[in-house]
Amino acid sequence: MPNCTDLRLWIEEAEKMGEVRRVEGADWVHEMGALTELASQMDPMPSLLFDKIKGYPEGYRVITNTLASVRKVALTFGMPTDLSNLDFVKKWREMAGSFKPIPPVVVKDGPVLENVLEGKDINVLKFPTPKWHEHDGGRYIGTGDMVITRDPDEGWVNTGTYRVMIHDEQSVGVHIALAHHGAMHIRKALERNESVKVAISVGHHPSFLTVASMEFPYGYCEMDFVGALQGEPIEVIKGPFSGLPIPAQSEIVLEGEIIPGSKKFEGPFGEWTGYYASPPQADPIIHLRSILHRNDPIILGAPPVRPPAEHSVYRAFTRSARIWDALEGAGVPGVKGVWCHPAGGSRMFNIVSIEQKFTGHARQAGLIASQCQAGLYANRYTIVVDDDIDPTDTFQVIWALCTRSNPETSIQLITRSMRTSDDPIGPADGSGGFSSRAVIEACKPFERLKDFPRISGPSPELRAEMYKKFKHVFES
Ligand SMILES: Cc1cc2nc3c(=O)[nH]c(=O)nc-3n(C[C@H](O)[C@H](O)[C@H](O)COP(=O)(O)O)c2cc1C
Ligand SMILES: [Mn+2]
Repeated sequence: MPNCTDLRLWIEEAEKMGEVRRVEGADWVHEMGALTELASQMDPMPSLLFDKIKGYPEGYRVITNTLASVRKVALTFGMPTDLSNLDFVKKWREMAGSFKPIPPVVVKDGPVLENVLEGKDINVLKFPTPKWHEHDGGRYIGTGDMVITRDPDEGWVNTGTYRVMIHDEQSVGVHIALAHHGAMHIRKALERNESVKVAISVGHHPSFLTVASMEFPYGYCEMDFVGALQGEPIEVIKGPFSGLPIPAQSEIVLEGEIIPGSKKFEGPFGEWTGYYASPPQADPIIHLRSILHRNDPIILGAPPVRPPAEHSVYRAFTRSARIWDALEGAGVPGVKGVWCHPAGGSRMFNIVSIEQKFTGHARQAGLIASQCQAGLYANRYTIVVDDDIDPTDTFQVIWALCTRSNPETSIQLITRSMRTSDDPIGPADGSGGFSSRAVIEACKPFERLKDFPRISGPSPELRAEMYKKFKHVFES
């Protein structure tokens, strides 16, 4: 079983695989962000481990791009490293589908308690937090983070990845979309004029980032999924201020409270779409009441840079699997593959391949994929293709779009759909409203399945024979 809790063990393994590059002497002002973005444009994307950061002690580190390649995602969860993208989605579905959540166990001590800062000693600027993009409104310490909150009525604990900006030594701001669970917890308490306790882990094993940024149902504790992944409960300590469960091996944890009525402008921030999409907004201030950190702590950085990006690599797998689950859960038969294309941040451009079984089947699959929980947020296009098309192969998908869709009849517009404030095409003031989206049937029309033109090119038998008989032609 993999260890899914200690970032340091993960780094050791990833270094052995040649997946990590060390960077010394970079400036937290723009350089670390720029290097991370440039590394994201390499194939495969390396992880960058920053040390000796300008103005900070040696050992105070930041790691980025931890989930930026199939091999690193496989390492994180103890999965095979040699699978195709579609097989990886299938494998993840199989694994995740068989899991029974394992709740954490509470322990008295752990590395995260090596340093406990309280009162006047609280200073979040002690860590080498990058200013990631040149036009960001501040330094974002929370990017690959998990924001831990408790439902004030029901008692369950949520962990979500939400961006966290430093205001000053003792306060930070958090920006959470209204529909996200952390926002619901906070809203419930503030509406009753009660303050809310929050714990934010900003450095941890990448498995926590994966689960904290996955759309689990309301009421599900994401940490239980990490327990399931490693086959045994994760260890948590009880936060000295918040009382919230905090992974004992976290690198850095900020504990604080949100007081009713206390807000401050947060943003702008270069976002996952590749734009500084929303203007600064008044968001809750988290007043820090304690900081816990390991000796020589490591921030887990996951800046949402323009795709190609880490966030769109690993989330292509997890989100494709979740949409596939939703389609089958809704009773859609014959689904052969789902792929959330990384260019759309693994949200905006999603492809479903089906074996068509009845009239309207393609439209059913497309509409459900574009509206189910995992596919709803920020989707723009959902393309439905036949099962002879590999949805992870962009060239094949575009070929199907060109040859099997008829714009007049194949495009279904959905108006008044959910809109997100980070949608670059929305109102300039980042205000609410609706979005439109399209489902495109790029499959053979159902009524023409029998007489649709035959595909040209060598048959599978002839193809196999040619590769065998004239092997030297294909050798590089
Ligand atoms: C790197 C990264 C940054 C994210 N930043 C935010 C954010 O600032 N605000 C937000 O609401 N969601 C953000 N998300 C998306 C949420 O983490 C995701 O939708 C998750 O499912 C939310 O958890 P919840 O369902 O428990 O609310 C981010 C995701 C990633 C991968
Ligand atoms: Mn949740």
